[in-house]
Amino acid sequence: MTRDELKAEMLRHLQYSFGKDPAHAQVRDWRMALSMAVRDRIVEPWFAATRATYSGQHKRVYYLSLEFLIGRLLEDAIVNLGLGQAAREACAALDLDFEAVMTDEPDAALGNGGLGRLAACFLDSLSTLSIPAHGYGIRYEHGLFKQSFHEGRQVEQAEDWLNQPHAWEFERAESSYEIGFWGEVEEKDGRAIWHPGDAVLARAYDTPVIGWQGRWANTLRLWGAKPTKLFDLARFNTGDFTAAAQPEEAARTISRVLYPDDTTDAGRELRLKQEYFFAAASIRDILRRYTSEYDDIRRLPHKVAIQLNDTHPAIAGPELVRILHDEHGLAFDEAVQIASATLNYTNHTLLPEALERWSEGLMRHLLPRHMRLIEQIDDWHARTTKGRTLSAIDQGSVKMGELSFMLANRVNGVSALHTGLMKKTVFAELDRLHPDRIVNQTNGVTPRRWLLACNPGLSGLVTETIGTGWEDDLERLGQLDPHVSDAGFRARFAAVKRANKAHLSDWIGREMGISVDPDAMFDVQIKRIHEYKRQLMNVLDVIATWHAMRGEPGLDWVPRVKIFGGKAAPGYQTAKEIIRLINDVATVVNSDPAIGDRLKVVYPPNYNVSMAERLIPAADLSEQISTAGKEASGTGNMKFALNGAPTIGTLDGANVEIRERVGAGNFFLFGLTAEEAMARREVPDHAGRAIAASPELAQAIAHLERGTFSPGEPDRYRHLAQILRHHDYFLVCSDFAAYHAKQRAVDAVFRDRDAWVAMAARNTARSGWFSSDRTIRSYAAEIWDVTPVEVGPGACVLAS
Ligand code: 7GP
Repeated sequence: MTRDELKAEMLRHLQYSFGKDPAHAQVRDWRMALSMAVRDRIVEPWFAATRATYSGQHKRVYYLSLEFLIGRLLEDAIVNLGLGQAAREACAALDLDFEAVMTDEPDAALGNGGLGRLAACFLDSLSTLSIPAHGYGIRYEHGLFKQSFHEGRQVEQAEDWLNQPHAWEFERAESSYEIGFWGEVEEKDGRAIWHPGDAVLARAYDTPVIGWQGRWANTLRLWGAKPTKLFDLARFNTGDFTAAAQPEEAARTISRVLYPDDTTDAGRELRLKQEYFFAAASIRDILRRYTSEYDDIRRLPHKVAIQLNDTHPAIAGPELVRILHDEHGLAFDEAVQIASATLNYTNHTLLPEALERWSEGLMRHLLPRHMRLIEQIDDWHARTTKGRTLSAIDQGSVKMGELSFMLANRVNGVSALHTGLMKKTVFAELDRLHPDRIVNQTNGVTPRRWLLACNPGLSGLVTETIGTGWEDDLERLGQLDPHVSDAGFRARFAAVKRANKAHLSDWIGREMGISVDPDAMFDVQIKRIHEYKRQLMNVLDVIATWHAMRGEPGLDWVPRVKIFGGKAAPGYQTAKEIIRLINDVATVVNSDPAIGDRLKVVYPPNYNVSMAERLIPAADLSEQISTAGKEASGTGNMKFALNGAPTIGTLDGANVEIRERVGAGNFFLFGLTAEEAMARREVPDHAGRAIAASPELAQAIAHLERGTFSPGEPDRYRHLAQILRHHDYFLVCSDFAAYHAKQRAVDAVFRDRDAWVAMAARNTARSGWFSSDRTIRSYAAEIWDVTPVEVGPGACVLAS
């Protein structure tokens, strides 16, 4: 598509799709017009992919996830379709600021963190690999909350991305399912019939997901909740207008908002309703599509593979059994066998507080038939495995992890370390009963978004050096390795990073009014705020460094900019205290004349996918400092390495594999191992001992207790100090000295610019394995048993 064609299409959409005259069009109108013009190019490959799947009777993958953290879609589509240059030129020809048009798009923030972003990377790779797939989720009206800071404290505001036309979705009013809740179960002629007490409609909204070079497109189908009865006319006629609107209100609540907590089990009725709502609609849609093509329901596992993204969709298991047994009339055991040959489950965390459990009482009340089936599944499992001591029902609650495991063909962890720990801890007993069921699938990230689109400077250099082709074959980055010993290449690599940093400095200056030196080290920690991720350890290092700088202002310090980004779950008080502390420390440090430009703390509010795309290409150092054994994988760690930022990190999650690949000499390792961490917790007063052994740590904690960063309120950080001294489960104190010392080693290498650039470039050259294409190929081979499809002329018309 040429510049002029694209421009003409934009003008046509502006006029005919949005009824706007160019003279009066706003940025948003232009962005919508460009989105429509680009979207039109997706529809054909989308149809072709659907036709090819039907005509070849290919097996399909269904990825069920309560979260899809996709961010912006316009740039992604432009990049995948190779329309970058045309789009830029068309905008220029229309006198539009391309960057302003692109950044006008709101992020689709339908997720909290890693698990949701992984789902988005997987959609991109599934399309790139032309694997027939659907993502299924909820069309939340309000995605993850907007974060702002008031006097350093996190304030949450409702996010409102759908309060404007959404360019990418197609509403499918005809694809709706009635989803029941409550009610009772009738036994009739040996069959169970569930009579729900209430119901809502699940309506489909489809977003096409285009793969690399537009060769294939899959569908992300999100469910919106609608009332079965729009309006209570009888009540309206009697004048009770509020009550008349009540059915609509009650139904819409289900898809109204994303639960903003990724680490504690929400445990609320509405959440369970959300889970059942989307799982049941998805299962029905999957079976409708299957039965429209095939007669024998027993062959379902040959044509369908379902992946449960954590346990949030786990109720899909009992729902599938219910339909096979109660509606299709299969014997119970056979129904369970078919379901468990179709379903697979990914675990994303071992944190006990995040492992979902639902009270038996609530489950029985809300989903009476399902609770009965869960008991039967549990009995079936005990019967068939002789694992009689093991149950998915425990002390009045249903353990969704165990239930998902029992009903799965494969269960996977998300990094080698995490999978090993799953086998040793939470699922030890189940692993013994099913030794082949647990497999590892180390996470990956899409190189289209996380290198090609977000870092044009570096991707340009890569292409000039090794040619194209790396975008969907990322291991080719290995060809950069020999170039790292070439001083000319290193200089260009350094120039790209410098330009990215200058760009970010401008943004920080504009957005936050903080001036930062692009030649300082940009040290970045961006992720959800959580004790196990240890932002607190990072800020203690800032305090210790600041203290040392004040003590010896004459020393030749390596200037650093400490950049933080991330949200805390609204109910997670300790995480919110950490946020406030970072902001308070920033206030003191950034305005300290004794420090000047040598240390700055920058914490831009409302970290999201788009902000990550801005920060990662400009990072020098990647902070991956979780307590070993707690971060299942991490995916940010991969994005940084890919963009040439070496890691300072623990042996946790995928850090272990990153270090193996980039080489120990290009990774700043510190801290206890997972095993040592477990042992350390048993040592009496481990924190006290660590504090006594580290004057820097003792001093930093003393600053918290003295109110150095909370003038007028010395007690503000007493609680954090108490945690550090007496309840340091995450071993901040035990790891602090090693971390602080390793940071000085980082300084030393950074001082030797050439050595640093070589290290950074080796990180890029050796990160090819962390492409989500590799991950998806591995799921396809080891879990789903599917192969990519070649797109050819198909006979079928589009059938959703
Ligand atoms: C995250 C893990 O914390 C992170 O280590 C991993 O990289 C990511 O999943 C993708 O596998 N977990 C979540 O986001 C989460 O919500 C609770 O876990 C179920």
